[in-house]
Amino acid sequence: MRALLLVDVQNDFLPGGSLAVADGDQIVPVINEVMGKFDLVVATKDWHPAEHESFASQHEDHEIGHEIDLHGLPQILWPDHCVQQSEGSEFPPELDAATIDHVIYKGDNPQVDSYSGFFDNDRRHDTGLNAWLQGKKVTDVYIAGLATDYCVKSTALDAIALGYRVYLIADACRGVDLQPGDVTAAIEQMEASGVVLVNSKEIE
Ligand code: VGL
Ligand code: ZN
Repeated sequence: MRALLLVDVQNDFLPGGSLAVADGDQIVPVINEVMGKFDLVVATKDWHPAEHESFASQHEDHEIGHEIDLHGLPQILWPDHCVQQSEGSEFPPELDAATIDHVIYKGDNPQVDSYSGFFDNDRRHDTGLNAWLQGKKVTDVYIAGLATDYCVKSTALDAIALGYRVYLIADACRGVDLQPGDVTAAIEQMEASGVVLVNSKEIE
């Protein structure tokens, strides 16, 4: 079985959102176009409590983009984003969300971030995504979404480690590029790990 895995296609990551990814909105029509070609569509949602410790607002010297040690893990501080139940956490209205079969929520533990759709960054909490895919006999995972250099990358690398054939739909992803070159490096790391880059137009 072949699944489309949408990573964090949420208002806060689109232009106008609190953690806007440049041109993030441009992936939505591309996703709408390919959704119908998959046996299953599963989406992750970044789903933070308002006091999530990845938010710069929760720290004294709250500088967005700085890296701190958060309970033993490196953590980049972000603007408040994807707060549970907020409009920013919702799928953009342009996304054909009715086609989504299942939604996985991640990042709800205030003390640890969760870039990957499979596990929290400390690897202790499993989101249930792997079990869901296994239950549906999924072997091939096509990934699209935001952001290429954070949640898309972590999700893709975990999917490889878990034994899936993993494809990155390159024109259906956009990245943050906090440091210029981050997106390119992320794509190279994914390819070196066995992720196959495809263009949405090639998907049959
Ligand atoms: C993401 C930063 C913080 C992402 C989520 O979806 O890539 N990035 N939270
Ligand atoms: Zn987040």
